[in-house]
Amino acid sequence: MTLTPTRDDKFSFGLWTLGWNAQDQFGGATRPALDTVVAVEKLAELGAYGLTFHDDDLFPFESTDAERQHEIDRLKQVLADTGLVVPMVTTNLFSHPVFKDGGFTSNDRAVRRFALRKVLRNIDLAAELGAKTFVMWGGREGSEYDAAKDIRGALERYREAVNLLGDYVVDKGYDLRFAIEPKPNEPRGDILLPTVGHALAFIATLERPEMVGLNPETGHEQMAGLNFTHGIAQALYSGKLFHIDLNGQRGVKFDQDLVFGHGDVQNAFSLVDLLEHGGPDGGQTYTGPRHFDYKPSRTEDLTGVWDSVAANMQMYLLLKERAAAFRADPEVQEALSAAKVDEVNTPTLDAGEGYDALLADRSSYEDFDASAYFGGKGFGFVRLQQLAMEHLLGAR
Ligand code: GLT
Ligand code: MN
Ligand code: MN
Repeated sequence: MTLTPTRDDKFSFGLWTLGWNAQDQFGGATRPALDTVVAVEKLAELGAYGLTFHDDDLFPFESTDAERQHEIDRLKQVLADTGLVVPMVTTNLFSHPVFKDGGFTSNDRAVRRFALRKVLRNIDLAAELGAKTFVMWGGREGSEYDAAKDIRGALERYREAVNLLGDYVVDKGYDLRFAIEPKPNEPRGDILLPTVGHALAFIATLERPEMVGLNPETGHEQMAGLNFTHGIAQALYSGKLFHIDLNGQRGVKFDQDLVFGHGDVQNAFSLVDLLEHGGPDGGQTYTGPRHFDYKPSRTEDLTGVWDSVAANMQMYLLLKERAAAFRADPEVQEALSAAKVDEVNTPTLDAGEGYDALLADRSSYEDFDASAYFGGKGFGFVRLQQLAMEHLLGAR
């Protein structure tokens, strides 16, 4: 297997990721901002297939219509020259001071109307560029103080906004779906729709739930101490994995946005295994873009930026190769079977069986030997995990 990325791998990057000039809360930029054309050319050269962006990444917030169009035209030209595509577009509702209390859920109604207009304009651009997914990360939708935000009212305004955007996409006939990106905190003290589970519950309340799915980010679930692979599995189970943000995070702390696999590598391994081999036929469960939403560390110069771009793709391919080796190992197959991993897919009741039949089945209770589970009937999960680690570390 080759570790050189190709377009078929569907690797995509946000313009805000490699383009980050490394300014943070505690210090200024450590490298120059990247020009869009240079970014696209270099991504194409390194084997990526897609570029994503916020409106404000491509043309600054204060741009005139002519300036905006100029940047769109430059992007279109370099896409045509390189063959890169724009699979996803998103809107910046978090940087400008006007959004300091959020966009869709600001307490200030005029701000909410402005936010909707900004998003509607950006949806037109997304459709024009052929994007299929429109991400909504509500980083400023939240609060620091409990008394400051009526959460039920804010969720209702969120809902009103997403419903309106759905009306627009349907009426315009755009081939576009929405993907909500959960995050527990940062920049707000607490953000609305903090996890995959919260977002799934919210989507079920919408007028067009089929148009709205998720864009979960590795680090965001892990910031909440959650297992990203579990979150992705539940999103898949619900038919809601519309897009994915891959990166690295080491534990419950600020959003690190490290290179994919440079955080919790075990979780990255199980994630790639799920995405690539978790389907019912052992094939892919998710065929969309493998999108990296990371930040090249502030310590890096431009060479380091490109090294980190390549590292994301290489880590994914390495983990894909390791996961394939894990699945192909007969000892692993035997350990999986001993651990009854597949037995959870067998319904607990027989076909047509109800509680009457279950109550009449003496083998399930009266004659069942629960005591055999004391000192016996171990599941062998540790052996299975050790085999996984040996594959992950290249020892097998
Ligand atoms: C922002 C955030 C990301 C989101 C982006 C989409 S922007 O950088 O940290 O997780 O995916 O708005
Ligand atoms: Mn992040
Ligand atoms: Mn993200």
